[in-house]
Amino acid sequence: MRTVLVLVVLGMLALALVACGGGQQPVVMDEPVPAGAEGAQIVELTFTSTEIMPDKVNIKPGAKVLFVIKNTDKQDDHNLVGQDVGLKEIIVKPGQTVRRLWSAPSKTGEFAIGCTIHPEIRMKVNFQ
Ligand SMILES: [Cu+2]
Repeated sequence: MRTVLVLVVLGMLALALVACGGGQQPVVMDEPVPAGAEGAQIVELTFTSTEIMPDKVNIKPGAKVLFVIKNTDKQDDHNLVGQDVGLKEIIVKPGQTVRRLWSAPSKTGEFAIGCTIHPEIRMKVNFQ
């Protein structure tokens, strides 16, 4: 009886390991510039443990944007999300630099974007 229980538990552990490891992409710590970045407006941002710098950027409406986002925080992941401007989550691991393309919306005005893991870390994008 005890042996059967041990086997069942081992089997479940093996399944859990396969499930967790299966879909994971390896983290590239210094991402290369993605294809199609020619002519993009480059927006460089840095996460620390307490803020994102700079706290405001100007972006041309409808621009092709290349985000270069560095996370200098040694402990936490940070992400950049902008629901109001159609910016889907970009996760940046501790010590990582990501390079991602984004198509800015064709509207003007100032909008807040930021980290949803640390809601106090916010910045503004000004489309003008
Ligand atoms: Cu964060």
